Amino acid sequence: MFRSKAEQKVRDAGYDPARLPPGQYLTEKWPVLHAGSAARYRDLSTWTLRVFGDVENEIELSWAQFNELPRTSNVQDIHCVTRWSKFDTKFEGVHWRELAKLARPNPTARFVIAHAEAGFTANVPLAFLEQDDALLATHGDGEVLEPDHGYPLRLVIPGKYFWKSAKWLRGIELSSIDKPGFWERYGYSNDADPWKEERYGF
Ligand SMILES: Nc1nc2c(c(=O)[nH]1)N[C@H]1C(S)=C(S)[C@@H](COP(=O)(O)O)O[C@H]1N2
Ligand SMILES: [Mo]
Repeated sequence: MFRSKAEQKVRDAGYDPARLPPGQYLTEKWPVLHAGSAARYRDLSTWTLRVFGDVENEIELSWAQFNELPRTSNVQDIHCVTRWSKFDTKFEGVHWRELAKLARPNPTARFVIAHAEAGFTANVPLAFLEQDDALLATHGDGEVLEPDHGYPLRLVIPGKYFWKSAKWLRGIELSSIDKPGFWERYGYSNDADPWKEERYGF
């Protein structure tokens, strides 16, 4: 049976090769990838997280308020469009449902636009943020997120290439219409399903 080098490496590392989406290779470390430079925070006294748009009750939480919300954790595989995949990444943080209880999305809200520092945005259907293993993460692999990985807060959206998982998250916009984000406007796929290799174009 034909086995690609990438698939063999996954086997050698002791994983089921079925976990590797097409055109990806396994990396054991956690690469850093973003456009521009990482946000650096001296303190979080002016940090806020907004939930706004197609909601009944727009909210803006301080870091202290955010940290009072119930917390959860999960483990998942992440897949970057530049072809690296990292397995079994543990994330800890707050699930969207805790924010949804406060902001109460309208029934018309079907899309989410994540807003990050420096104008970065990423769009996903609301259904993807509602998944059990989606997360607003403060920790990765057991540690407080490194500045390069999105400290103090990043999104984690399973089932999409990792560019949908905005680092340095500052806002969640709900919308009845889809609005292409930063990479999507740049020519990347709107849907970004790694299993269908939806990398570029529509
Ligand atoms: N704010 C912001 N978030 C971002 C990006 C970015 O450019 N800016 N790049 C995305 C891309 S392409 C990837 S692969 C992941 C990388 O996350 P990591 O550096 O923690 O591996 O962050 C995503 N989130
Ligand atoms: Mo990426």
